[in-house]
Amino acid sequence: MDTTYRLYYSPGACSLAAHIALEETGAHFELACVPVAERANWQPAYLAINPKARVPELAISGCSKVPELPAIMTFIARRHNEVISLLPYDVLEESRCHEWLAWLTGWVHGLGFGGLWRPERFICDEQRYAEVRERARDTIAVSFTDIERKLGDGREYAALSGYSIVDPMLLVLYRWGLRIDMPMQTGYPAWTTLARRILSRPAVQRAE
Ligand SMILES: N[C@@H](CCC(=O)N[C@@H](CS)C(=O)NCC(=O)O)C(=O)O
Repeated sequence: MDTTYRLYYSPGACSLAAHIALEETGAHFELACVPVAERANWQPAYLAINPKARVPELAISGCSKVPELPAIMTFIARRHNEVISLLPYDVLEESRCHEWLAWLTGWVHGLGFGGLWRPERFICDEQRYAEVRERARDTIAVSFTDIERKLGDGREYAALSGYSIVDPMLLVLYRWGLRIDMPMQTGYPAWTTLARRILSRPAVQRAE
């Protein structure tokens, strides 16, 4: 399959999950850097591509564009299913993957890290940003405990069916945990094991 993609990404962002998924498939793709730290996502040229000013965005040559990480991951998995199974065929197992990814991207990323790093999305009064950040840290801590509990039953990857579209996002969040000084290795041993297992994959190393 010679479909060409362009992945709009930002260093250190959740777009890494989509980059990993593309690497796993062996598909031909190119990267377009949109550094969020420099607010490149708010430039008119990028707003014409993604009016929500977010990365990732996946452009498919001669076809269409797919925004929103869960949609991108699902697209890549389904489109390249003959190369690697990133989304189980069984409908219940597939639902479990969507359940994971919806929660990780919507709740943990959107509400938790969104509140911590972008308090202005939640409240206008700058005086109360610290309060929003504190609440967001609580959300992150509770979510991280839930992730550790889910992973602590000896499973090899997030989904019982094996490596899937969920694991790259768990790696992103693990790194964000390190970035905000969460005690990842001591407090989240099962997640640490999973992160190392993901990192040992050649496709993941290529996406670094
Ligand atoms: N719901 C979107 C969220 C994507 C998102 O928020 N990405 C961050 C980077 S991790 C971003 O583009 N932030 C831009 C900003 O905060 O200005 C998705 O799942 O793709």
